[in-house]
Amino acid sequence: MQRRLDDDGNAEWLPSPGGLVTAMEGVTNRQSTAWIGWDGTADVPAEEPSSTDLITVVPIPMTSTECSAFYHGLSNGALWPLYHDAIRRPSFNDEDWDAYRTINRRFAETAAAWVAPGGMVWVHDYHLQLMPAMLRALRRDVRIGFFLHIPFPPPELFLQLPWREDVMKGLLGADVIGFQEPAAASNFAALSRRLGLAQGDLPVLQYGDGYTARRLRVDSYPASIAVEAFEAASTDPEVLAEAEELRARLGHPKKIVLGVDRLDYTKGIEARLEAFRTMVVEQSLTAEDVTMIQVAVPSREDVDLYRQEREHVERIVGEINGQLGMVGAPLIHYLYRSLGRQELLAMYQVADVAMVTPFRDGMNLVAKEYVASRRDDGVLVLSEFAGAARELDRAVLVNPFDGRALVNALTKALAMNADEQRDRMQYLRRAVKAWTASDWASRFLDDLAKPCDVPFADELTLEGP
Ligand code: ADQ
Repeated sequence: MQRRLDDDGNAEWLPSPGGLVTAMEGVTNRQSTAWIGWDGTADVPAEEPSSTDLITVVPIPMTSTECSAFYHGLSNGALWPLYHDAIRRPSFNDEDWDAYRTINRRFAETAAAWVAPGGMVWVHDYHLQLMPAMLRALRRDVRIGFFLHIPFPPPELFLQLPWREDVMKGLLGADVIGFQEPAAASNFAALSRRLGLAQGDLPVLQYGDGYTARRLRVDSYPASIAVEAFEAASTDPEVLAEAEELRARLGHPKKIVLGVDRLDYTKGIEARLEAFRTMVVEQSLTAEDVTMIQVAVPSREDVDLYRQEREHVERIVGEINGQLGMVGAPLIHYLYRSLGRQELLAMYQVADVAMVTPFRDGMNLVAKEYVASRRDDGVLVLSEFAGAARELDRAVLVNPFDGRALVNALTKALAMNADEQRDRMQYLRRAVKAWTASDWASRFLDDLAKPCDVPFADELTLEGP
């Protein structure tokens, strides 16, 4: 959520812009909705809820000590790296865990106070994995859904977590648990069985025995984007004018390569820059031939690993421009800031190649946004380890851990002829249009609305349940 002051200087709270908010619009105008969230600031006095036309926004306060332990510590120092294949070593700390429990309880109590009798609560992401069971203990009448935006790791990794049973029991408090990919749902089911917590086969598990036994749905619901909004950009005169201006400012290079990411060590920015450097050297290219724009959105700047990542990325950018650029013509244009929507759309328009090469990513919406913004050309180079690779399987798929493969993929993308670009892009656009953000939200909420004791549609046979 973000805090804004109105004309009279009073604070009002609004959900931060993004795919989730767009996806939820179709839901929030169907029924009265409360959005319970934290805006990322600490030590701010508790604010009153505020209402917009669609929703009531309920801010959750946090002290700086809680923020540091709950958000930087447990959520981003332990769970984030662990769930991303432990590509950085997770750090486990009991005090952080205590804060994680405290904040999850705060969210659960607030939700319990706001949800209507028999209503639904949709809990989002790895910060709030204990909340489903906590909320269930307070409000047995409500339906609880949980969606994880990031990968769910295989059992061998998850079992490293000192509080593994607590987290699993927290999640199993939900009626529907959604993941980005089928593999994540399988990992979760395998863990539930291995820890003796639940039985059954996907998509329905049974949790508990006898009287307390309960059935829950565990399934995949790939996150998506508001496709129409990105499609419209390719014919929007203002976006096209901004794209033209951008191309001119870059000096009209023959090819433009784009990377857009939160600055995060999971996104593979350094490896991508190295591949770009190698490709330029091998082919003796100049900034007139090819230019790269790398946008890095500031993220989790209070966490050491993120500060280090920023230093590494900026050092490589400096080295490449220092070695290979010319005065007035750097090879890499690097921005460390958030972009306005129109600026981002203009970048998607000028990019001949978009490189989306995370080491691990739950989905990656940038890949879908690029495709939705294009018409008949442009090449997407996409990591095999991004959830989006399942749907976008005619991108140039690449293993980002293999430096040579990255160079080859970039070289192939830059050399791809117009026919192949068109064939691939048309296929990718069909894939993105087939599953939008509102499909994602509707399917999840439709499943959540189904009563517990009725078999799910895919369990029914001709003979009945
Ligand atoms: P993120 O890791 O944040 O999300 P991603 O899916 O790429 O990653 O979404 C980033 C969003 O931020 C995109 O909508 C993009 O347009 C926007 N963005 C990126 N750079 C920007 C910039 N410089 N300025 C403004 N906006 C920018 C987590 C998971 C992902 C999963 C999403 C959604 O890690 O795997 O896809 O949630 O479920």
